[in-house]
This record gives sequence, structure tokens and C-alpha cells, in this order.
Amino acid sequence: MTISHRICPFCEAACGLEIQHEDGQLQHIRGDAADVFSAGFLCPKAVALKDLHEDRDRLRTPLIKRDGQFVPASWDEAWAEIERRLPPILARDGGDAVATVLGNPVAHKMGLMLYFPRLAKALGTRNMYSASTLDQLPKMLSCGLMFGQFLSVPVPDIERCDYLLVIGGNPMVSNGSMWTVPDFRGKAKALRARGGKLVVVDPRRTETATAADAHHFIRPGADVFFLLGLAHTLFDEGLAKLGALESHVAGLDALREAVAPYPAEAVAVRCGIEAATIRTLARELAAAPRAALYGRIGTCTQLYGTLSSWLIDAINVLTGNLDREGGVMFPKAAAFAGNTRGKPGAGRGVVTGRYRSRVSGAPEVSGELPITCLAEEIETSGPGQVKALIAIAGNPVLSAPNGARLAAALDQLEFMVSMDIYLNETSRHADVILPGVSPLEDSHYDVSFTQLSHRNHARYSPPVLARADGLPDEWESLLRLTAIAKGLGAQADIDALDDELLEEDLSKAAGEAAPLLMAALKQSGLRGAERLLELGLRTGPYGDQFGRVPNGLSLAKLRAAPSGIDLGALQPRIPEALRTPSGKIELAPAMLLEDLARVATDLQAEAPPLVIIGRRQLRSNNSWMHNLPVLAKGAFRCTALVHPDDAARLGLQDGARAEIRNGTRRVTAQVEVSDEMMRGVVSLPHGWGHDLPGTQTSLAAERPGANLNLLLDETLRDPLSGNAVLSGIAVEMTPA
Ligand SMILES: Nc1nc2c(c(=O)[nH]1)N[C@H]1C(S)=C(S)[C@@H](COP(=O)(O)OP(=O)(O)OC[C@H]3O[C@@H](n4cnc5c(=O)[nH]c(N)nc54)[C@H](O)[C@@H]3O)O[C@H]1N2
Ligand SMILES: Nc1nc2c(c(=O)[nH]1)N[C@H]1C(S)=C(S)[C@@H](COP(=O)(O)OP(=O)(O)OC[C@H]3O[C@@H](n4cnc5c(=O)[nH]c(N)nc54)[C@H](O)[C@@H]3O)O[C@H]1N2
Ligand code: SF4
Ligand SMILES: [Mo]
Repeated sequence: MTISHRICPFCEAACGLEIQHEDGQLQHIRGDAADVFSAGFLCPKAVALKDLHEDRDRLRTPLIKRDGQFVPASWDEAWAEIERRLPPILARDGGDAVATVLGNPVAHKMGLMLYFPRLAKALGTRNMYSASTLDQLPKMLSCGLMFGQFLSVPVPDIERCDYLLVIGGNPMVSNGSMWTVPDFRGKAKALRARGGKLVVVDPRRTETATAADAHHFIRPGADVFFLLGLAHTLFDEGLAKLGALESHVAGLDALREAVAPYPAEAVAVRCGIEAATIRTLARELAAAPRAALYGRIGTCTQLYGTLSSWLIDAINVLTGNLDREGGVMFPKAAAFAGNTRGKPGAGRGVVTGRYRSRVSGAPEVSGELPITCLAEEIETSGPGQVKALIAIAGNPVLSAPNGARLAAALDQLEFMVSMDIYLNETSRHADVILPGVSPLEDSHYDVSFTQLSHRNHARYSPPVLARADGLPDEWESLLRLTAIAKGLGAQADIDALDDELLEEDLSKAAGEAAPLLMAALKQSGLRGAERLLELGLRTGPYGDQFGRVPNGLSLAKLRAAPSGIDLGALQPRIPEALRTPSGKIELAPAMLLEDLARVATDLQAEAPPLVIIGRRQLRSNNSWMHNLPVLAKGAFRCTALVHPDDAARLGLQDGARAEIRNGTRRVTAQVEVSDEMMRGVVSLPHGWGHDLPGTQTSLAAERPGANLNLLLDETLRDPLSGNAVLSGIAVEMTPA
């Protein structure tokens, strides 16, 4: 029996697991009690790693579509097919004709994270899309504008916090997001045990709300009004105290002026929270010795996502809680963090709209365009039309609004490649599917989540099990696609290409030191993603700087610590972490102040009688874990939750089916009546709808569930970030 360690790849908590196996067979999965970061915590999904590894539906060989049918193919055949079909499109129509879509698991796969930029550069396309515009791009944009880097996202320092206000997040179920915090439940319990307070603002009395000291319903999509009311109260009642940040902010007066029209009394009806409650929450935030305001996906996936995300951190600044222990703080990751590179304290900041989407004119943000623009970019002819697509670990046919339109558009493509582990709702449209490897067959380091962790740490997982002969690692597949895109051919020497691209990077980043670094890296014997990790770690803020800092970090050091290396509690990082041109925290970026005009005209809007929101569930993860037996069993979870008063008003029966409509769009779902819903709000989880033809996820198809996103409107976006609106869409509901 062998025990191996693996960071769980399923959600952002990134728990350290202990995996027992024998002769290539998995025996047992449990939390690694010695893990320096997660200390043994795990959730039921971790155990499903075994089901995933063994799932017969999981693809192990490439598939090529011939006469409309997928046939298994060798890797050489798959590469040859791509070589035959992709370069001619690039040559004829240019890079923009080939779009890329990245899905959520990319963030959980070191090889995909580190090698996608290679492919993107080789394609030279502006048509880059990802799940970020269904998720966190508003937060990245507000943080980019305020702090100068898209991933400079301050996270609650929960272990030293006395007051935590959670808005639009349900970390008890999601296990935290844009905030890597394994065992949120345990940490929240500890916070309360030491006399602290947890407060939740959410249209549903969630699992997190149930465990909190207080919960307030909020009208979906109305967070910006609530937050303006909070900020107004802080100024109005003389509670705005910046403390140590005083000399590091710009725009305080402009912020005061911007929120002036929004006293709690003026926003209360619009957000559904009484003025007295808003004022009390502002006073509590200001009075707590150490407080954190944390907002997550509910505050992003709406028309005012960027404004809401901005106000959350502005309020953390106003209460003196940004960058102080027990407030919200900036992690200092061991590798890859933009806010640890370059000159500390100031930088170029971020800009958006360097180009715009061709059809709707949506601005580029962080190098991408809104995923809700993809269908129209495929459908609309003219120069720059998308003719081919490379989809990587994404299932937008289920995960993006109006997947039916996207599915039809995908069928119009001349060529599509999916890098995926299943033949599912999206990959069925591909001409070639390139399977990824099981998470137990590759090595891992959390490129992103170490930048969002509640405590600094570094952990590396080597492969648990050997890969079948000839099965490439995903970085190798990306590099081979890169070679094809660069015209080097399907049989190119990708190791030589890897060296060449790394040399290019090094000479840009390290100048004269580049040849020495390259020599050292070659000497390490490492390849691909691991070699980039070695470079990131050794040149990172804790690195050994290739020998110049004795005892500094390197991959060898991480390998020698299977349960990880603790790098300590978060430390204050202002001004060092800032990369704004002013070297200040920008409290009132012009783009955001201008956008407040939309808020002003919307202040009096009336609530529709019924709006829909989503819901995450512990035994599910977006669209792709419904095929794993250990998670799929038990009560059916894709139900429409409605408040008893709404059920009575609409004639809906618990357990019966109802039709939910948005104009001509409709789905039917089983009703679950529950007073955990706010009146006038129905909740249906996303990621379901596994009843489409041509997929190969047999267990998921047995209980397909309803696709929430069929009801949503792909034309609704936060104009600044391009993020889709997934919350608060008006619907009608009748018994089916
Ligand atoms: N209405 C509504 N819609 C939502 C949301 C919501 O809250 N409400 N949430 C949004 C959010 S936050 C997100 S992140 C998106 C997620 O949506 P997507 O980014 O589309 O991701 P998933 O649905 O998780 O699909 C992941 C795909 O990756 C494949 N996959 C899994 N592991 C691997 C691997 O190791 N390698 C490869 N190559 N492929 C792999 C799976 O088979 C699946 O096809 O959904 C969004 N959609
Ligand atoms: N078990 C499980 N864990 C997951 C995932 C999963 O699918 N399942 N997905 C992962 C991914 S990709 C992500 S991005 C994270 C997301 O992590 P979280 O943001 O914690 O995810 P949710 O549970 O969707 O929480 C969003 C909350 O916002 C509320 N909400 C909806 N609309 C509004 C609104 O307009 N205003 C406010 N204030 N609240 C609103 C919802 O009721 C819900 O409670 O979770 C990750 N973890
Ligand atoms: S909480 Fe997330 S990372 Fe931890 S075991 Fe569960 S799915 Fe894996
Ligand atoms: Mo997400």
C-alpha cells in the first residue's frame, strides 16, 4: 500500500488529500491531517476523485468526428486531423478567426494554466473567452482599478477577524471563492466562539446564513444600493476612519461625493433591507476591532457587478480594515503573482477596452471578451468572424446563458477542438476531442489559489499514479497545439519549442541573466509545467534566487515537504503590493464614478413579482460532476426553491413540477417550497440539463435536471467587466 498526497482539484479550497493506492488501484481518500494549509479537512467531493478516475465515460483516447459520428483515434491521428484543418483557417482568415474558451477546471490544472498563454500567443486571436465572465471578472476589474493588478484581491483574514459580513457568497457550501479557505465552517465557528460575529446578506437563507448570527434578505441584483447605503452611513455618521491607510489612498473626497445621493433611507426599498438595518451594519463594521466585508459571486453576476465589487473594498478601506490583521489582506504567493513582480509600490495599473468585440462592441478586460458574445461572433459574417474554436475544460453550452443559441452556433463552425475529459454538451460539437488526464496522473501546484489564500503557503503534488503510455500531459497537448498554430506541424519537436519559448520569456524578464537561468533550468532536468514552476518558485518572493538566498524555496524543497510549507499568516502589504500608476489605492476610479449614472436612474425601479437566482450544492460542481456515483446518489437536487407565499400565490405544490418562463424560453423543474427563500425569488441550481443528444455521460443522463441558463438572457451584461447577469432575472412560474 502506498500513500500519496494530492491537492484536491475540485474547488478553490484546495484541500490536501492523502490517497492510498496499491498496484495502480485506489483504495482510500482522506484529508491529510498534516497538511500545513487544510489540516485534514475535506468535503464529500474529494472522495469522488476515485469515481472520476475510474469513470468509464471519462475519455482516455482522442475522438475524431467522421460523418457526424465520433470514432476513437490515436493521438497521432488526432494531431494530424488538427494539422489538416486548423492552419488553413488561420492562413485564410487570420488569428481572430480562431476563438478560445477556457472553463473553470483550467484554474485547477497547473499545466493548462501555465501553457494556455503559449497557445494564445501563437494564435494571436482577440477572441478569447472564459468562465471568468460568468463569474469573477467584476471583482478582478475593481481590484485592478483600485490596486493595480487584476489578481490583487484582498481576502478576509478569518482567523484573526472579529466581524465577518458575507454578501452574495455561500462559503459553507462552495468552500470559498476568490478566497481559498478550507474548512470555512470550522473557521467561522471559531470566530463566533471567540466572541466574533458572522452576518450574511443573501436572497436565500443559505447554509452559511443558518450558521450565522444574523441574516438579511436582499433583492437580487440590488447589492450596489445596499453598499452605497453602507458607505453613505460611514461618512454621514463620521465612522469613516482609514487608520494606517490614510496616506495611501487617492480619491477619498470623490468617493464621499459619489455616495452622497444614497443615504440608507433612499436605498432601503430598492435593496429590500430596512434603513435602520443598513445603518446598524455600517456601525457594526466600523466598531468591530477587526472586521471584513466579503462579497462573492452573487455580487458579481449582476448588472452592477463591478460597482458592487468596488464598493465592498472601498468600505473595507473606509472602516480601516483593508490591509490590517483580521481585516481583508493581500496574500503573498510563492510564485506567479503579478503583485510580487516588478518594482514594488507602483506600476502600470490596468486598462480595459484595448479592443472591442466585433458585434456588440464589448470592451476587452484582462485580455478577454464576454463569453456571452461568443455565439454572435460565430453567427455574424464579416472580417474577424469566428470560424474555429478551441474549448479547454469548459462546458459553456450548459454553463453560459442561452446555451441553446451557443450550441446552434457551434454547429456552424468550420472546425472545433475540445480539450476535455468527457463527451458532453459542449464537446459533442467538436471535430476532435483531446482528453485530459485524470487529476491523479499529473503533478499540481495552485497557480491562482495561492494568490487568494487566507494564509501564505506553498504545496506541490507529484502524480499519484502513472499515466498510460502515450497519454500526453495537458501542457504537452497545449504545446503541440501551439506548434500547429505556429506552422511547425503536428510532428514538431515540442521540447525544442518549449526551450525556445522559455528562452524568449527569460530574455524579456531577466535580460543579461537569462542564459544563466536557462542553463540552470536545463540542468534541473525538469520539463514543461514543472520547469516553469521551478522558475516561478526560485525567482519568487520566498525563492532561493538560484542560490543567492540560502534556504529559499525551490521545487526540490516543496517535493521534500509532501504536506506543504507554511509561509505564515498574511502580512500588511500596502504600499508594496500596489501597482497603480499613482502608487495609491484608487478609491474613486473615473470609470466607476461614471457608471454610477446607471444606478441613479435605476433607484426607483420596482421589483418584478418573481426573479430567479442560482444555487450551489455541496455534492455538485458546476456542470460536470453529475456522472460520479458517490455524488449523484441521494435526493434529487435540481429543484426550484420557492417561498410558501409565492407557492400559494402561483398555485405551486411542493414536489410537483412547474414551468419557469422568461419570454419564450422555458424549462420545467420540480418545486420545493421553503421559507429559506426571500419572497419573490425562486432558486434553481446551474449546471444541469444533461438531456441533450450525442453526449456520453450515462449516469448524469439518468437524472438530467433543468438547465437554469436556458432561461437567462445572453445580452445582459455588466457593461464594465462584460460579466453575464445570472441573478435577478424576472421569470413567470406556473404548475406544469
Ligand atoms: N446560471 C448560472 N450559471 C453559471 C454559474 C452560476 O452561478 N449560475 N456559475 C458560473 C461559474 S462561477 C463558473 S466557474 C462556470 C463553470 O462553467 P465551465 O467553465 O463551463 O465549467 P464546468 O461546468 O465546470 O465544466 C468543466 C468542463 O471541463 C471538463 N473537465 C473537468 N476536468 C478537466 C480536466 O482536468 N481537463 C480537461 N481538459 N477538462 C476537464 C469537464 O468535463 C467539463 O466539460 O459556470 C458558470 N455558470
Ligand atoms: N459545492 C460546490 N462548490 C463550488 C462550486 C459548485 O458548483 N459546487 N462552484 C465553484 C465555483 S466555480 C465558484 S465561482 C464558487 C462560488 O462561490 P460562492 O460565491 O460562495 O457560491 P454560491 O453558493 O453560488 O453563492 C452565491 C450566493 O449569492 C446569492 N445570491 C444570488 N444572487 C444574489 C444577489 O443578487 N445578491 C446577493 N447579495 N446575493 C445573491 C445566492 O443565493 C448564493 O447564496 O464556488 C465554487 N465551489
Ligand atoms: S472542499 Fe473543495 S478542495 Fe476541499 S475536498 Fe471538497 S472539493 Fe476538494
Ligand atoms: Mo466559478
